[in-house]
Amino acid sequence: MGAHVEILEKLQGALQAQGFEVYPFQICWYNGVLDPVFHLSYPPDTLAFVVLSAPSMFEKSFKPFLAQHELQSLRDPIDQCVSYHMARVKERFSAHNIDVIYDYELHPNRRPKVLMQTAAHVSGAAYYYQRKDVEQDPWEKRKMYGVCIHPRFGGWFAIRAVLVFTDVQAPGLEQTLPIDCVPSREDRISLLENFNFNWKDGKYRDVLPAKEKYSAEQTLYFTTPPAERLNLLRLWGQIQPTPPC
Ligand code: B12
Repeated sequence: MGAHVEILEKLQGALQAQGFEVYPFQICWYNGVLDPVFHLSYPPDTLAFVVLSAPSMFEKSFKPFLAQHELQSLRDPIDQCVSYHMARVKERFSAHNIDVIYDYELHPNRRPKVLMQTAAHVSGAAYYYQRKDVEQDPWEKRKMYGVCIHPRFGGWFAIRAVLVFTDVQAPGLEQTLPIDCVPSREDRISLLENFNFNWKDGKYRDVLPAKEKYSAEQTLYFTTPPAERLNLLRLWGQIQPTPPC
């Protein structure tokens, strides 16, 4: 049994009940599909995990986090909650060295440090539908961004972080391909069009009947512009009002 099996179980034990999912991959699977500028510089069979937030993360992690912690006013509240849980993971795995890379982290030249959708695809977490997955696409010169679809959550999830266990090689880890849950050309076209042209209405998320989705409350939270989210949480009584200056 490779070290990755034990690590995966322990990670799931730490994060599943909080509404997160984790999927393992080898760095070379990720680097193997990307342009060299995006490569992660670790040995090829280094063990890494992609961390997704399921719809239940809002109830299971975010609300308890708000109740128990003082928010920093200048950082996104969800990001604070996710990094709190990743810090706890690092504590639980203190015998290992883990590099945590978040979805929002950029290099000084503004290039994202990790392409989360590629990581989700190569780990088998969620199929990454890209323009090139549509034969004879109808979009001519338009730029079309790709989107990951999860077999149980459809588009109702986010890809939060990649954890690299820099001291663990996992040559025995077998690659699981993601489930192709949008197999037809027509459905892929409407998925990509919804994601690119109408993402605000969230319709792309319902490309398949999801087993779990965001609650009305969670949807409202995520459709509220980031600058107004703290006010929304105050209104809901989830956090204390700002004391007068
Ligand atoms: C920058 C960014 C944006 C930019 C540009 C989008 C883009 N894709 O370039 C803007 C601001 C427009 C944007 C918008 C949105 N975004 Co955005 N965005 C990102 C971010 C931070 C980086 C994406 C990026 O720059 N990619 C760089 C390009 C070059 O990558 P790429 O096109 O995938 O190209 C690579 C692949 O093609 C790969 N490749 C080549 N061949 C193959 C073969 C295979 C099999 C594979 C797997 C890969 C592969 O190689 C290429 C690079 O060499 C990611 C988070 C992250 N760190 O990944 C979120 C992310 C992509 N966004 C996300 C979302 C949800 C949105 C929005 C709906 C807004 C929102 N947050 O709610 C909108 C929707 C798009 C729209 N209509 O505007 C989600 C997508 C989730 C999902 N289910 O896929 C992400 C992953 C954030 C998250 N935390 O979950 N976004």
